Amino acid sequence: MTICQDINCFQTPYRQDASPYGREVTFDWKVIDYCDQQKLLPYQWTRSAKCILVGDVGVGKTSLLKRSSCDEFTFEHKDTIGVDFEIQKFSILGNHFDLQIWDTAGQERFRSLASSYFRGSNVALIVFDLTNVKSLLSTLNWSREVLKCTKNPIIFLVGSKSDAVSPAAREFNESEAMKIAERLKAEYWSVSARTGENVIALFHRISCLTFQKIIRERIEEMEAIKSSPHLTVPVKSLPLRPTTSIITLNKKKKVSTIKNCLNLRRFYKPK
Ligand SMILES: Nc1nc2c(ncn2[C@@H]2O[C@H](COP(=O)(O)OP(=O)(O)OP(=O)(O)O)[C@@H](O)[C@H]2O)c(=O)[nH]1
Ligand SMILES: [Mg+2]
Repeated sequence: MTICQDINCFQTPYRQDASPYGREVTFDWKVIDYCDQQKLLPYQWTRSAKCILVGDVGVGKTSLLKRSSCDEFTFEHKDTIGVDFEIQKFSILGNHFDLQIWDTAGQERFRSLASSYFRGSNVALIVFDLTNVKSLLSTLNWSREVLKCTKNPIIFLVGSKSDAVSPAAREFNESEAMKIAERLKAEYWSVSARTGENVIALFHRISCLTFQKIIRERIEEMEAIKSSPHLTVPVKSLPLRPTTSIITLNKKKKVSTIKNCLNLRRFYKPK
């Protein structure tokens, strides 16, 4: 059973000087107000966001996901075949939020298959291994691949296996990584799936930033509609409702929603 995690305080970045979103440390009062109103409704929408995990083979993408979702870790390396899928459930300011996480394979032979899952991502976690400088340099290519398929994603550069480097090496590698993070316009984090260091905080940070962005966009749309009553709601802005397949708009327009993929884990083929 998936556990729902409560978030009521905005998760701060790993380092404020290593983030283009460094100023995002609290929920806006407008977002808090909106969420309070939503809580009173008889039915609550579930907001959702798509997050992809990319990076070289063996950098620890799957381990990071397993640590965050079931608090498990193993030294065994089982290559991810193609892509794996998981949903993490949150209640943010009392509102439902699903983070759909796509764990892609780092192996060369799965590259084109994995990149077909990048489309429409809200968040990209570009992972490298703090003990392997080559994997840090590869993050530039990974970022290029991601940006070919997504528009304005929130990008995180994540250094994994922080437990496996000496403090001096960690300091040096982190400073190099932060320079690359700046080039990628990404927020930098160091984590360890083995010890659990910073893992939960990272996923909370991802959820807070994404949730706030989605709600802000919703508020802006509502304000635009209020100020010009003849405007219709753009279809893409409608939140996903888990069980419905048809939404009726103004009793005339019928819009098919994307089939919810809660049950699909592996090899989910986007249409
Ligand atoms: N010491 C240490 N080892 C780790 C950590 N995270 C992962 N590993 C090890 O690194 C190896 C690869 O981990 P995976 O999570 O399978 O790597 P991956 O990026 O998913 O690999 P692909 O799916 O093949 O692309 C495994 O042997 C893990 O035990 C960590 O935080 N610390
Ligand atoms: Mg993997």
